[in-house]
Amino acid sequence: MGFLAGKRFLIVGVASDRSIATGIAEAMHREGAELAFTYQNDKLKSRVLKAAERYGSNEALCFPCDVASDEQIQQVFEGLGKQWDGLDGVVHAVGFAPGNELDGNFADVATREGFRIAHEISSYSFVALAQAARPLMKGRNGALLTLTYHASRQTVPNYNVMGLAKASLEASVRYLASSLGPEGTRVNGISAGPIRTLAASGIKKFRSMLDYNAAKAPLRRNVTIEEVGNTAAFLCSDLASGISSEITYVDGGAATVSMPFEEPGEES
Ligand code: NAD
Ligand code: 0WE
Repeated sequence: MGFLAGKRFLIVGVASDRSIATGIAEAMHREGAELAFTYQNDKLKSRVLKAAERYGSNEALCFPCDVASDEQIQQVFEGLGKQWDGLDGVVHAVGFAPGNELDGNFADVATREGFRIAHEISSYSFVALAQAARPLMKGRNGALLTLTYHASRQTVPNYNVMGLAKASLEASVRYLASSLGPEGTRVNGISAGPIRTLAASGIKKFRSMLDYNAAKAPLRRNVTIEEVGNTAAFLCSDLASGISSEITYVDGGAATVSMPFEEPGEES
């Protein structure tokens, strides 16, 4: 029997088969969890329905949810409450800033509107989902999980306002953990190394970032959505019952290295 048998999770952030959220759904399903999903808009609906079907979930467990909308967030949990009598956790794998914020020198390209959008979609949405999930999670020793990136703590060219939003998101992990811990809910984050997903497509020089990161990492390679998925399944399970308010790095160790031991392209 899988280590998530009998547990029910909502997965927010599936956009393609390469999404980190898809790797997480795969691992959670393998470990016996029942899953529900949201999709950002109608354009993504059919892809999410297809993924849901693969993981044994029908259309009744798939909900539209643009996280900018309080109404849609509320409707997700209203709908979920009709299908399930409780919820063991929510996976938040959502991040967005307007494209023009992610190309160029931070002080040249940052705008008030870009800052607002990045923080609302990438950070506040985790708090909003936690609040909306709270009634269904009461008394179940549930888990909330989000996805972050090390550019919250050390600068990365062009990541810009997303770095600020990830710093805010990581602080929200700690405040939500303190707030919800007394009712048994654990709150954690995974800081993933760079992975080629839709959110990474269109980012200039992403290939060289992947190469640099692989060369820098103690494991001398990049990580996969399967590896992030396995860590996520663990953190949302009772195996992690003592872990809350933590950011777990799944990056092959890259964030701990100051000076690369190898240049990209060099063999070890
Ligand atoms: P992805 O493009 O597959 O997923 C991003 C998701 O965010 C999509 O499902 C998209 O629909 C959703 N989203 C964006 N705006 C939304 C909105 N307004 N309402 C609802 N959903 C919205 O990319 P991914 O890389 O799997 O990203 C998932 C998470 O992982 C993000 O938080 C990202 O910052 C984080 N992350 C990614 C990497 C990487 O290199 N790919 C590394 C570390 C952390
Ligand atoms: O969190 C992310 C991606 C975040 C992201 C990506 C986009 C592209 C399309 C947020 N908003 C948008 N908006 C768009 O219009 N990552 C960790 C992947 C990523 O993105 C980068 C990176 C890395 C790594 C952007 C610049 C530099 C490095």
